[in-house]
Amino acid sequence: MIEALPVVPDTWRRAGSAVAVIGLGKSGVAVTRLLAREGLRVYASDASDHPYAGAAADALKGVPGVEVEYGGHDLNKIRHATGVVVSPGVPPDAPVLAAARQAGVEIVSELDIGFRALSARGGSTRSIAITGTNGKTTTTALVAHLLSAAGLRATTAGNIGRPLTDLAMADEQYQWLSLEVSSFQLHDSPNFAPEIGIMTNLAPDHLDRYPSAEAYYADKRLLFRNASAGDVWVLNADDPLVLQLAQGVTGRRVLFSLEKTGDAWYDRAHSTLRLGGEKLLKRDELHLLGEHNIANALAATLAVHEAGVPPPLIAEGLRSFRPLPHRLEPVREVGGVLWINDSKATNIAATTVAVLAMERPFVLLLGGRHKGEPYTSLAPLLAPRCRLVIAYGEAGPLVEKDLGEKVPLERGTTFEDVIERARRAARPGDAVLLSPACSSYDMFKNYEERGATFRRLVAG
Ligand code: UMA
Repeated sequence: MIEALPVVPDTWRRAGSAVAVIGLGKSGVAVTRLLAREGLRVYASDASDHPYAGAAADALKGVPGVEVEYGGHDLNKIRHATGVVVSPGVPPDAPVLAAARQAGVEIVSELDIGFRALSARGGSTRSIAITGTNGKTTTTALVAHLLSAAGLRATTAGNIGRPLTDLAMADEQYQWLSLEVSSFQLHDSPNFAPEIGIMTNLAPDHLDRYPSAEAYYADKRLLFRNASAGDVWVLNADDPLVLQLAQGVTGRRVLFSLEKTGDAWYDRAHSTLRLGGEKLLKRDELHLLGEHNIANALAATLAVHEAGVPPPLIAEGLRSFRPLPHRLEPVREVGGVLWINDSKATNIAATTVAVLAMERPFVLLLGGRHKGEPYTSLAPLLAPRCRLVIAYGEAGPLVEKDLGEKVPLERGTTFEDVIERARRAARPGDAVLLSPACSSYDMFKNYEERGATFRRLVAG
């Protein structure tokens, strides 16, 4: 049960002053609406003059008490704000946040405001929060699917796509929320307190934003910041970093493993997923590619079991779940070539997982905006089955430098050119895998647009 909290601290309601919202993506727009509905004045701004910031500004025009600006932040207004609500995509060292900090203005995340708003409206909604480097989105969707399949009222929110403030504003009642929380969202969230938390795995990521992997892990650890005795932590027993991060945390821990027996585990000898001693289902009844997805299924199993779902209903839900778009999603098989959209893979760890899941020879489309990690660790994994790497985007030269002498590699130019090259290189029985290990921002608005473009070009 969420303890009742006011939506914003009373000090944020100072007459004549506004709350500043930084960023006009989905999070900024949703939290601006929520604060306005609370009767607060809001100054919402975005540094970018990109058309989508303009569209967001248009969407907020006319909302009472809201002033919108894009193409820059008015630092004077931000210094005089009663509080700042920050979108997850704004780095903590952004000058606009430095200005707020210097002026002593409190900064909180959109997630924190969403959590407070849910608590303020009362009711008995409980939360399962999912974090980790990879597998979060699939696990989040699986958790909600398993709960719903068992007849509970459940939905997803957070990093998976719907800002929590949007959900908090809607006239919808849920028993359980399955919340994907990124390290960015955990950063300024002092009140966030889920009843059940899952940590899928940890590997270096977002090194373009964090000074070190340790700094990134420190934000991940904030999942446990308000841990209390009744909480349950679902942890990956095969990942020493996860176990280390959760060491000494208050609450009960349950473990999943692909390698050994655990609270939920993969019985490799019998290709069976098990909950303790109980058989859940056979590997091939789970319609998800790759071993990492067995781990995701085990993590979701433990969380919903803790939420009261009995094992036969969990098994039934696992059987009926289908892959999400952009995550090892088989898009089309044409001329014996299977085209797989894994646009969500924006780091080396995610691409590693995808490569390990390939059961056929494959052409790999690798590139986009570089995020800081070298590509060299992929070379030994690619050598046995990868027919060709097509390196493209801003990261193209770096990918070529790291892999060019170790695996067959070509450079692509436009995304259309990349697809054309893949079409020429793939032979019947192969796969073409878009698993870029980079962010999409050099060519696309986001990874969804990249994946949708892949799908469209593959269909054409
Ligand atoms: N900006 C400023 N000032 C600055 C810096 C940035 O105004 O100094 C602006 C940018 O121009 C941008 C905005 O701030 O317009 C930031 O928006 P955002 O990136 O937070 O966009 P949202 O649409 O609110 O999306 C966010 C999450 N985005 C990120 O974390 C980068 C979405 O996760 C999430 O689905 C959504 O909230 C709803 O909760 C996306 C993501 O890529 C999928 N997440 C990362 C990941 O999964 O690896 C963490």
